[in-house]
Amino acid sequence: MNTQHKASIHESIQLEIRGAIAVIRLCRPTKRNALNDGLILAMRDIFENFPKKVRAAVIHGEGEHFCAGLDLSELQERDAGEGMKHSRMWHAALDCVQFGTVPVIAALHGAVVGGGLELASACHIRVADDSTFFALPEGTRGIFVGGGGSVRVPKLIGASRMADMMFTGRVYNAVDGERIGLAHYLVAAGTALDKALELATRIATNAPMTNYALMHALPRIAEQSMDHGLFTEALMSSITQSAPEAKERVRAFLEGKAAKVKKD
Ligand code: 1HE
Repeated sequence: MNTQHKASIHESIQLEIRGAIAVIRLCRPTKRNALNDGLILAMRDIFENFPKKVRAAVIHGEGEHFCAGLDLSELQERDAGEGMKHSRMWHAALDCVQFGTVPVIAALHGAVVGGGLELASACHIRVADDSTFFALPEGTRGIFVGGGGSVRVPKLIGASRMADMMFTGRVYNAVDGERIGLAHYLVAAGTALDKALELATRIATNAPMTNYALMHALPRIAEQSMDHGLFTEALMSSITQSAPEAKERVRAFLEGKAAKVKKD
């Protein structure tokens, strides 16, 4: 993969374009990549403005940890009104991650805690290495999640498990995190970024309309009644299959020119 473009958007977050893959790096290792307001706004800006050639994105963290969550030093002076606006700012930014233009893979290591887990939950695929641990220390800090965690984390592990994490301060290691659904892939320490890049490269070759349907239709269908969901599925299915690219791909298979499904 050639590095064709590298731009530093903010001192604590970096965007690098490697062919069709955008690589986003949290680079505030001395503060364990804690997310302050500037970083959240810069992240939103990055996810809203990928160059057109980008087909998938990977996000990872510099240093020993993926992300220590909210920068707690910015919490102290806020009143209720400011707290509400702050939470909504996180929601807007993480919506840009989840419902942006391309699938996002999180490469996780070390701490994935608080807002760091909220960020990871907004990504479409999570790859955890052996050093990863997951927690929601908001419970012990006397606060609540505010970056979409109460909506997204229960969709991964259920509200009951999330409540246990917050009631008790429970920390899940990488193996147990993968077992309960916090990560899709578990890899050796130090290899999460490589695995995430491999997956992103594969995802980037999908028909864009299929990736669009997975990002934008599937989570909405999952929220709908069965009747509405099946109707939305039929709409999305007809749109994807009518695209010239889908017809070409199906023809290639029928002519024996496309890869078969095979066991790993
Ligand atoms: C921070 C933060 C932070 C580290 N905000 N400064 N998140 C938390 O409650 C997690 C808090 N952090 C930790 O539990 C630990 O720092 C870690 C397990 C992530 C890493 O431990 P370690 O031993 O590698 O690092 P450290 O020595 O604890 O921290 C290094 C520095 O980073 C230190 O600053 P220094 O100036 O003394 O060097 C820490 O103060 C700083 N640091 N984490 C600010 N989070 C939208 S709502 C979301 C709500 C939440 O996310 S609440 C959960 C916040």
